[in-house]
This record gives sequence, structure tokens and C-alpha cells, in this order.
Amino acid sequence: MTERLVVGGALFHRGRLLAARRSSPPELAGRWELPGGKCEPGETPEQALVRELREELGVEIEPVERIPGQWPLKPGYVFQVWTARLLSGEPRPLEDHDELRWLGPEDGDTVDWLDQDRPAVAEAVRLLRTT
Ligand code: 9L3
Ligand code: MG
Repeated sequence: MTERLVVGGALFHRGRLLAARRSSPPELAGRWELPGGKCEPGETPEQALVRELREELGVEIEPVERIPGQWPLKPGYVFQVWTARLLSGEPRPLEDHDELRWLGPEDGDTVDWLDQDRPAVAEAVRLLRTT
């Protein structure tokens, strides 16, 4: 079986990283994530990320680079993360989130991240500190 890809975006802007609090499904609500979602057939991961952040946050972004690694989600799904930069718009929680927060380099542990997101978040925070 080929695994379905879920893409997440480590969105950087003015030295901060965007965290988004999920509002659904109930078992994930209240936990924080790198926004994103499922890659649709015929889409590249980068195209899926651009579409998902447009739908969920109302912003235009540019994927920059893949964060190495991939992490299992529910059966049949695997999670990969790209760093991204904000091209236009101010993120708003339009879909699937009820709060957004820009985190500085020292704020990585201040929200309750989904377990699956933690390794990529650690790397994103490291990049925030060093780039
Ligand atoms: N997921 C985990 N971490 C993330 C994202 C964007 C998604 N950063 C998981 C939650 C869902 C599945 O992937 O079980 C599909 O995500 P979505 O389409 O509900 O956002
Ligand atoms: Mg989503």
C-alpha cells in the first residue's frame, strides 16, 4: 500500500514561526500543529501546501525547503514538513483552527504540539535561531 501524504508548513515571518490550534476532530482539538493537510492526487507536496495554507489561513506562501524526515500519522498516512515564507496576507483561522500564534525562537515549548509535529517543530525552531 502506498501511504497518503500529509504536508505541514513551518511558516516563518519576521523571525517567528506560526503555530495553529486545531478545532477538529475532537481528539485533536486544542492541540497545536504546523498548518497543512492531505496532498490530493495530481498535486505536488509543494502545491498541496500552498493550497492548504490558502484555504486554512487565507495567505499566499512560498515553500522553501523540506525538513528532513517523515513521521507516521494514523494508519495509511505519513507526515512531511516544508519550511515556507509568507508572501502576502495576514494568517486568520478560517478553517480547522481556532487560534493562531507567532512563536519566537524561545517560545517553541509554550504550546501543546501534536506529538507527530514535535520533531519537525524542534528543527524549525532550530532554524529560527540560526538563520
Ligand atoms: N496532521 C498532523 N499534523 C499536522 C497536520 C497538518 C495534520 N501538522 C494530521 C491530522 C489529521 C491528518 O494529519 O489526522 C490530516 O490532516 P488535516 O487534513 O485534518 O489537516
Ligand atoms: Mg489541515
